[in-house]
Amino acid sequence: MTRLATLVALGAAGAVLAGPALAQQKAETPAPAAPQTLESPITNNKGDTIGKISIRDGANSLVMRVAIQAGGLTPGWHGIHFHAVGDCSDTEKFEKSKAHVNHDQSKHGLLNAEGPDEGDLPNVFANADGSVNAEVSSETSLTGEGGLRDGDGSALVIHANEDDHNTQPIGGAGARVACAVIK
Ligand SMILES: [Cu+2]
Ligand SMILES: [Zn+2]
Repeated sequence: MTRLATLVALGAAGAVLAGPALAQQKAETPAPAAPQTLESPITNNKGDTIGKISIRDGANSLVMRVAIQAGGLTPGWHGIHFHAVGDCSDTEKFEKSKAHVNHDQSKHGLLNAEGPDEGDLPNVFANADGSVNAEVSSETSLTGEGGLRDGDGSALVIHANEDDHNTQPIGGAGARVACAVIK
């Protein structure tokens, strides 16, 4: 074999080796799916924006941050829930957001033996200045069957009082004081 022929043969062998090695590496580390983050403004009963929600959707649960500026809420605990319709346009009462997301007639309440419904979430705490920085999780998904981004969307509703996580239909959380559309 001439020297040139040897080099060509080595080159070919190298290419054959590199092919499967690259393919294997690709299979082991697929490009990560772009994390889906949904952001939406939170509106109060006057129609003013007081903060925002940011939701990241995972394979088995979602994680939501609730950020509200000073003066946004009354200090103390507030019940928050996913309501069934993504409509916060009736700012005085937010009744267009309807009841809690609930596809299987579960009882309301994270601590209820026959609950929770799919809209139930832990309470958030507003500081003395009315601001909130909270992160909560839910097994309700953002997309897919029964997800929050269904045909009519959903809403995050914040209530005047805390949710006791047990009594029907909303844990005694009282009036709807803020709302964010999830679509
Ligand atoms: Cu609610
Ligand atoms: Zn509920």
